[in-house]
Amino acid sequence: MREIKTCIFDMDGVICDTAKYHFYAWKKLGDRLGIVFTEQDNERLKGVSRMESLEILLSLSDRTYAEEEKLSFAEEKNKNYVDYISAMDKNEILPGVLEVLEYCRKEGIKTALGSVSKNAGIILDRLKLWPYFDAVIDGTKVVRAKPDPEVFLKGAGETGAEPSCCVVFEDAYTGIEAARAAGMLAVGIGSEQALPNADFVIRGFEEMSAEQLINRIRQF
Ligand code: B16
Ligand code: MG
Repeated sequence: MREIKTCIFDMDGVICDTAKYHFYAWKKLGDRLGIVFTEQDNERLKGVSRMESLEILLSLSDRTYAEEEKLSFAEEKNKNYVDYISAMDKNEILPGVLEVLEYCRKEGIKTALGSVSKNAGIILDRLKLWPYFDAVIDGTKVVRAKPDPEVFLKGAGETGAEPSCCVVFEDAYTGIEAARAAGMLAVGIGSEQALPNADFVIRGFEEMSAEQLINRIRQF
């Protein structure tokens, strides 16, 4: 049976659906710059850092932009994004998330947040989730974005677990790559089509009870 010491949760797309707020904020910037940006384009931004996301948006335009302009665009997008997330509340925690976090506590399994977002702290405040995590690793603590394993390895380190005893819950292809590179079991949240690299995929935490999920991982 697999020993689970730490469960590491990605934030955007796993704990809450902030992808839609990222989309609104990027689209607002795209509209101002005359760049057509669709929800399908937004899929490519999931789990990708802010500056890499900006590069993807700007690649949809035939203009080139100076580095200084790019920095101000990223700031503009983030200002809009922070406006959206500042209005969030705990009703936006995705179904089943609290049950899994609480079940981990009950089972003596440590919990860590593993997000590359620099805004994770604001979201944890709004959703009142700080008490549920033994470690919070976010974009302010890591240098390298996913698919680099840094964010997850730090989560393992701060909770005193070897990577092989950690499980990562992730909704992005790049995030699953990062978990695998860290030597951790990677559970995809979403569709098998979008996450063919995951060890196994569930549609969401509401798909089964927390007990069933943890038992499935232990037997994997
Ligand atoms: P920020 P995660 C990621 O968060 C998002 O999936 C990605 O879309 C976003 O660009 C990135 O955070 C950076 O976010 O601009 O707030 O620093 O999925 O790793 O929790
Ligand atoms: Mg994510």
